[in-house]
Amino acid sequence: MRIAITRGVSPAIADCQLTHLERRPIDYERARVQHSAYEAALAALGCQVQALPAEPAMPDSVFVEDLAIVLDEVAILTRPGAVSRRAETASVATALTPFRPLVSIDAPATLDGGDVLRTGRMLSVGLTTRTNQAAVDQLTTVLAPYGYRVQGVPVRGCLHLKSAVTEVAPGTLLGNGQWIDWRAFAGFDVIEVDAAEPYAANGLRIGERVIYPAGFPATAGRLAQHGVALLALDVSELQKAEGAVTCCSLVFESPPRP
Ligand code: CIR
Repeated sequence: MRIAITRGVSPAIADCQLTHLERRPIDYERARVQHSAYEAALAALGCQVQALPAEPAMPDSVFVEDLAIVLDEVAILTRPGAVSRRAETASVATALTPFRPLVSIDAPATLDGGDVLRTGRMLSVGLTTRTNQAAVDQLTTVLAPYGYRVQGVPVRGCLHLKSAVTEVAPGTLLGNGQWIDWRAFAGFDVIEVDAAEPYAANGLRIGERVIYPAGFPATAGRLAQHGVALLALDVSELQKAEGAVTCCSLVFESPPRP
């Protein structure tokens, strides 16, 4: 069974953290409708959605991806780079407890899940305003016994590594080469986002389909040419909070893959 943990949009989302975007009004009701459609898409793609209740005092808490890295063997609880987001971890830990042994990232490390791209047994970890080298070092130590390798990847110009690159098919990455150096991903097939759509690199692959934001027609066309099947969603209100599609869920198998 495939589980997707989500959390309702906080009524305080207008007070979200912003790093690279100007603050614009966020329509809370519209954000909720878009988020419900996102949960429905996860369910349509075979996920059992476990929705945590919204947290009125935690503006960014809809972005559950940042709180944990769920691998087959273990789940890592992060220590978010934004101090305002640290209280989000506790309820995600409770939600994950039935599924995986939990390990925590500790100070001085800071880590946002949006900075972690897993490709097979490799974890690429964005070095950003949210995630530091100490997190790379701790992940390396914790995950070596399970056979994972960890590499730090410098990121410039965007919030998280997965704002800049995601895997849209086995061995195929979609990314923005202005924000990362492709040499960190030697051996992958690369689809570059259209230059007019810098934010178009974040897609959420669930089985054979990729949940993908509407509004990036040129890059969507490139993906179609490569045979990537998209499920397009309007997530415009969540994008104003500097979120996209990977960040609103934690998706994993239960029981874990053997
Ligand atoms: C933040 O700045 O933390 C939120 N406003 C956006 C987090 C988006 N998370 C993600 O892409 N993984």
